[in-house]
Amino acid sequence: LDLQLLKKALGDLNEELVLELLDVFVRANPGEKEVEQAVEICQQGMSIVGDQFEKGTYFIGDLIFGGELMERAMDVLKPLLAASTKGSIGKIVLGTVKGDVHNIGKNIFKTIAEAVGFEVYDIGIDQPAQAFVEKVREVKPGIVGMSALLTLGFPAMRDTVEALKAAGLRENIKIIAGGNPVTQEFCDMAGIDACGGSAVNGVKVCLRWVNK
Ligand code: B12
Repeated sequence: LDLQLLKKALGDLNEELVLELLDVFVRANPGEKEVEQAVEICQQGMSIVGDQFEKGTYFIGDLIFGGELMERAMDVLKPLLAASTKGSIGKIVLGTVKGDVHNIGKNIFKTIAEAVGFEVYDIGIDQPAQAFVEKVREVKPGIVGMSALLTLGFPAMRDTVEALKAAGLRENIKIIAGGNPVTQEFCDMAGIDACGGSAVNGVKVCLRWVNK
């Protein structure tokens, strides 16, 4: 499969071509590494969509369509990733922090995490610290994932960590933060265990945490 073509097709929001290319890809019985590569290429395609939106060539409707197209692509790739895993390998409570409504990146992280076998409890967007605390109390996950695309999300992420500490829940969990503006420096300062980077990288970190 010509991965660059797949990336371009996603960036162009060419649904027909994306699905056709994925169909060809799946029929060729790809190995796990190749599937991972395809997932990464799809993400890069989504970045093109984001860039076009910034430039003003794409509109909100295009972004939403892009998100849906990405989900359909993941529906095709997910079973191939999941082939080697059985059952749940761990729980993740995931949400976008207070004040921030971006969810496309969070949803991609969720899709890939589920594909490799995590049980993901997605509490949604614009979630206050207390909502994370309550969900963690309820499902007792090993991992908490926070997403923020706004730099304004930083104080909210810090608050969430502090609230988990105050509730006595911090010791039992690993915390990972993601979203473009999140840096290692910020994570160190806020007491966040890992700076996620891309969704694929974030999932790799989570897999290390559960020794897979
Ligand atoms: C789409 C979009 C929107 C959409 C969101 C729709 C939705 N359902 O999510 C809408 C139109 C609603 C929106 C609104 C706003 N937006 Co906006 N938006 C974007 C845009 C164009 C794309 C973001 C995106 O989805 N990218 C694609 C995904 C796949 O990438 P990603 O989110 O980075 O996620 C990847 C990784 O970061 C990672 N990841 C993400 N989360 C997590 C979590 C974990 C745990 C892990 C491990 C990994 C991970 O995985 C993903 C895949 O690898 C960006 C600009 C850009 N080019 O990025 C601006 C951008 C993020 N928005 C911005 C702004 C300012 C706003 C508004 C304030 C605009 C306004 N004035 O109203 C509002 C804020 C609303 C709010 N309160 O949150 C700024 C943020 C600046 C900043 N640093 O603070 C940006 C950077 C644009 C800019 N250059 O000014 N936006």
